[in-house]
Amino acid sequence: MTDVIDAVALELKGDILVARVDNPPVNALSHAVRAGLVAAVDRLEQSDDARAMVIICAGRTFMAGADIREFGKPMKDPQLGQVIDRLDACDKPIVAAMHGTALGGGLEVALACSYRIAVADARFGLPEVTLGLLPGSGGIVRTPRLIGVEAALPLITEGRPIGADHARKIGLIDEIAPGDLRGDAVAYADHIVAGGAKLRRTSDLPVPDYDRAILDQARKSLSRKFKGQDAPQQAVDLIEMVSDTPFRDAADREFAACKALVASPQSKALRHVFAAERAALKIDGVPRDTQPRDVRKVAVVGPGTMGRGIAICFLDVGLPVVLIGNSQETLDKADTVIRKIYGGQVKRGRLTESQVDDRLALLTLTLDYGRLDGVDLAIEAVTEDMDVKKTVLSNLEETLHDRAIIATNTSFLDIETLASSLARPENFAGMHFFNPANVMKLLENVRATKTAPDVLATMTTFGRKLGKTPVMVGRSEGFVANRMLSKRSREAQFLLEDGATPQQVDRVLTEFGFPIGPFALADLAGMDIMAAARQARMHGMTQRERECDIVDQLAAAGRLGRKSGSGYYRYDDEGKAQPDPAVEEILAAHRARRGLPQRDITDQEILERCLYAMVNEGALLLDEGGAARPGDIDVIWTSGFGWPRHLGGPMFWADQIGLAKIKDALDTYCDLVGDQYFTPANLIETRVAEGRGFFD
Ligand code: 3H9
Repeated sequence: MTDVIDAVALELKGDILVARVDNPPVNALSHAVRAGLVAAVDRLEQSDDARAMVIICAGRTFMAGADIREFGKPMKDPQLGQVIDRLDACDKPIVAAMHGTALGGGLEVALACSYRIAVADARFGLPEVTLGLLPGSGGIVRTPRLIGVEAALPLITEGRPIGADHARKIGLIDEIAPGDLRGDAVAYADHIVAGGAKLRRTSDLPVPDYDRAILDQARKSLSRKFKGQDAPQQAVDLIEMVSDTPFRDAADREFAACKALVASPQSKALRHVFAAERAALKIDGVPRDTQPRDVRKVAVVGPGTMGRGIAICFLDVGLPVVLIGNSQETLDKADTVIRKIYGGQVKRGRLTESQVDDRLALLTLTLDYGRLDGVDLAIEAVTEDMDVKKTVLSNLEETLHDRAIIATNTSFLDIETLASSLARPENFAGMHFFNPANVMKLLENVRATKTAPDVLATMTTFGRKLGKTPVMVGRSEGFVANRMLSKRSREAQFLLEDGATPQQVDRVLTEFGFPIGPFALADLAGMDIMAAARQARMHGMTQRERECDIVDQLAAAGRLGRKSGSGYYRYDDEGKAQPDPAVEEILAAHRARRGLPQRDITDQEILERCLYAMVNEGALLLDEGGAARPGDIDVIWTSGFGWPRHLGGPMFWADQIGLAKIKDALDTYCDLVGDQYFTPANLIETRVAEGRGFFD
């Protein structure tokens, strides 16, 4: 008979009590699960019939951690630490039976059990640091005891999960279930009971000796990987503390550190990004049960840089790809470049030759639209020219089946004008990949007014299948990422005119947390590319922007960036960027020609002008419907353009600063730089008047 206590069902199988946690979708350790687990231990201890217990989960996964939605609210007893203490102290053996992902608090529950068994494709991890937290319910005190400090370090400090084989090898789990998990776990518990019901408490184990130098090595590498983040460094400190501190004291200190982090701005920001990434998958006007269309074969038109990268994305997930070009020469080049990219992956050990062969076998290069038989999704990635794109789109529509999705990879052409050229606009949308398309995580899907809901659903699920972070955006010039970036770039250029140096601007933005500053990035992209992009945008520029032609001057002087050895910087023999007096001279001459006085620019002004201009543009996009939610903008910037996750994205960050303060600064820069650049968006004006932020 099954007895259900809170979210845990109890059933006696012979003399083994099976406690089955059922808290969809991921069996997070919400209050009902915690209470149910404590009741299960009570029952086990009180029952004469039950000699051991198996903890198993319903649905798609073992417990995936503490319930993130409860953080920041008063925690109801029993708290997770209390549950774990009860499991640890139990006088009968408990077996954790795991499938899916045993993460965070879920893995901590398993570590407090006496034995651990899992299916072969289960994964295990302590991802708390990715939320700005620590495994605060025994993860830090138990993991090193069980598997040693060297193996525990990356698990705790980097948060990446590991597979079952590896977990078994390092001793994190005891057994891999050969068949049905529940049956195997009960049999395993029977076997333990038959062998004398030995109790094994991880808390009783000593921390094995290790070379303390690995802690400093970890600190160094974490400061690069998790630049500016507190939790990973604290995790190393706590691991060191655990080695020298009795178990109970160490567990208390671990919990106190985690509790303090729950309230920290970094953790709030990281939890915000976690939630925003999931919210971004829910599309306004598309019911959650909308069935996406099948995509079994794809086509890409345009074998240039973008088209090649997009084709690789599809090949990487095993989809047949037809890549259409308009000359044999461009197709041959695409073939060579794709092979070269894959060759590089083989060299780096990411792929084997035979995996590459499998992928290339899926690729058809052709000049002929007649080869599109069976294609369910086609993306055009041809020149940014309205007429050229319209011709390609109508060729596709004439050739493809009636329900095939047609997408454009345009960066700035009007999505509605493109849609209006089609007979079946419901099948049409934008899929805006970023260069290099096979590397960049961000995918801006663009909805047009007539795009069918199931097409929108397909683009989202398909984006996830490609391993991307898809965000649905609306009609707007330049969409979200590039449009906001262009405001930061504009201010960076204007700041040079006003007296800042490239190295000062880059330093301020990298100290803020961006991986690279705008000028070092421009040198990487190439000044010729930057100058061409500037020419393409010229029609929409203000007079000052047109006259601020520093990029053109550098390109004309042959300063093409890294590839020519100089750009905004000079590159030394080791490829290190050095400030260049020649650039100072070019800037001084430019200012003199334009009659612009040079003044000292503070770091604060650089940060505010670059970043508040972006925040304001984000608010304008929300006003116009170019973005649906402020959280979507944060996902775009944290997944695509290097905004530090622990600062939550531009809109979350703006709320932390306070919109009133930002509005005041925007007003100041209206006077200093110009109304046309800094007039606050309506949304900022209204939110400030109401005393609210973007997220209130
Ligand atoms: C912790 O454990 C702290 C303790 O050590 C110490 C405490 C003192 N809570 O990602 P998905 C929701 S910290 C609540 O789309 P997938 C998620 O929001 C925690 N909700 O699915 C979404 O909701 P909705 C450490 C959660 O299959 C739905 O579940 N654990 C939680 O792609 C589906 O999520 C972690 O950091 C949660 N913990 O991936 C693990 N997790 O449907 C975080 C998910 O309303 N979770 N939800 O949008 C994950 O990494 C992934 O969700 C997982 C599934 C891999 C489990």
